[in-house]
Amino acid sequence: MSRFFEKIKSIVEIKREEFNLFLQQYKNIKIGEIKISQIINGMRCLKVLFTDLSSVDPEKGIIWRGYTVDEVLQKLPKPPLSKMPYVEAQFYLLITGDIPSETEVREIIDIFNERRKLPDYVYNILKTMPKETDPNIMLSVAINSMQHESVFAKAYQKGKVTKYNAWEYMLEDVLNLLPKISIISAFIYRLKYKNNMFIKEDDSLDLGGNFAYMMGIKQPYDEFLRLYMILLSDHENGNVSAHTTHLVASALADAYCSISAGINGLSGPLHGGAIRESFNWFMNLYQQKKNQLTKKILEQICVDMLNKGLVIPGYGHAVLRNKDPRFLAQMKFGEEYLKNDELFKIARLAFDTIPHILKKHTKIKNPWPNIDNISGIIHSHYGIDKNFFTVLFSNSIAVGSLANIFWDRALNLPIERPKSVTISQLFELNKTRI
Ligand code: AMX
Repeated sequence: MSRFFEKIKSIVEIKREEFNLFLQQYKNIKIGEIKISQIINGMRCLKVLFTDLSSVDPEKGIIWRGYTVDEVLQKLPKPPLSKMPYVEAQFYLLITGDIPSETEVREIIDIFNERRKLPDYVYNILKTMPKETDPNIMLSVAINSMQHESVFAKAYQKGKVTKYNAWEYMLEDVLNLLPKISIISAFIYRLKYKNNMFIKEDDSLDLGGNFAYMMGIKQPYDEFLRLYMILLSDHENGNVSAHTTHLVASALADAYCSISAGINGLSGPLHGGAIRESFNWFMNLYQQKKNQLTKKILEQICVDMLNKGLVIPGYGHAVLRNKDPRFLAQMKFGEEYLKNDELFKIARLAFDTIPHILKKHTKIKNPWPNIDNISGIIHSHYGIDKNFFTVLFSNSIAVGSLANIFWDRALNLPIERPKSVTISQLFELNKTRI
């Protein structure tokens, strides 16, 4: 039994006991009221989901297992000569709750390297898909195609899965699947954009380093991939893709079905597509104005957009009420490596200009740029096609979503089934209150 497995086993035993005691004691405590507007408006801010891996503080931003973005970037172990931590270390933090030592990260890297080889049929399936297929859909199909290899699903069919051991089978699937996602993604990238000139993995590299290497993109893109995959790994498990993964897994589906459903959840322009929207906006500004764009011109463009009732992409946040530290971390990377990039210069000008325009002309609650504001500019600087951005988002979110569904099984969370209400039922409920 590996040290990692032993550690997880002891954490699961302790957490399970704590969780059950907590439930016995507090299960009837009310934590809020539900307004009709919240039901209709996408359950915004309704506290109806459970995760122990992260929480969003409106002022501090995302907190992973008690650590802020800055703390995580500072404390997690890093590859030699790297300024960004190992993605494997963030996975370790999310799944165990502890900052790993060098040795503990090394163990995860070794586990991932042993398990990342793809079955040949995955390559064949990807090669036979229509040229026009969206790369994120290709990723989802490739993951689904491996579902029959799920250790959890096989054990379930044989009647071996119980509420005591379900987490062990889920952990096997999570550790088998997570390292394969970047390999599939790099293959899709080379297949679609680089004439199918596939690059073989480098066993000496960590997940982020190997991903950039297999895409054929030089340093420091590996540094950005590590940063990006950590920053987007988990956001209290409530966004469309993370929640979808959890929802599907709640019916005791395996990790393959659950994560590919979550990846499909990134398809919409309001979620996975938001990076592209923001990138397109900056690109249009650049194409129209080239380097003639000044603060004054940008202000006028924004006021005109707002007067037409349009939103400025990449600004605002549903929960945060301060600058998003995930945006600031990317901005810092940009300041170091993209200083002369024309789009980055526009993004920087926009950062100095747009928040006060939004404050003046709208009722926006958070006028600062969000995580999606400059990610696309940075990926594109290293040659990534904008249609591939969502695949990179999927890789990131898989880190947290897979850690979350592991814990769903460890804590025996039940199938999710909220109750729906009709307008007449709401009307009746309301009448009895008056
Ligand atoms: N540009 C112009 N107006 C904006 C705005 C923006 N970027 N963001 C919010 N507003 C307006 C809203 O339209 C709303 O106007 P109304 O009162 O006339 O209807 C008002 O400000 C209040 O909105 P809010 O409560 O601050 O925001 P929200 O919680 O309703 O929505 C969000 C949050 C992110 C959807 C919104 O800010 C937005 O559409 N931003 C632009 C698109 C974008 O960047 N999406 C990516 C989000 C990624 C992420 O969250 N990770």
